[in-house]
Amino acid sequence: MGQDNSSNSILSCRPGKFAPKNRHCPPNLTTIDSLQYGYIANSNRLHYVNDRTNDSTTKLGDFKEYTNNTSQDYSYDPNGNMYVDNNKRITSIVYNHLNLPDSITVTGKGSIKYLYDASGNKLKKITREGAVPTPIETV
Ligand SMILES: [Ca+2]
Ligand SMILES: [Ca+2]
Repeated sequence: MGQDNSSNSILSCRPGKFAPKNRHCPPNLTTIDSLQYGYIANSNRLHYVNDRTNDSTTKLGDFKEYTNNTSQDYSYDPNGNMYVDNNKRITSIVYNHLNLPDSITVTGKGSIKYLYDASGNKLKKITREGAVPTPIETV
């Protein structure tokens, strides 16, 4: 598995405006995302996303990396399903026989379990947050 030599970049500014690609923010705005995308060679699968203006403590809802670099962030199973996302601290996504997510584990947050009917319609989402013993069930 190699890394494509080409990468795409997206730059976004706050508050509420987006700067054109490869342009700097106006003086009254701050760059919150300067994203560089790397792809697995000869595929459309993401290998990494790097935020060149990363703030790992941001609460703005912008993109952030816990480890700011261009190393591999995403892993895929043989069916092409992503099962690791290091930028979101997703350590595991398990898929069922319909290739639908069965369970998701997020470091420091908890886990999500999905239940489906035989046709793959989602019946229930069960969320377990951190040390909270009682799961939260939603439809
Ligand atoms: Ca950011
Ligand atoms: Ca990254």
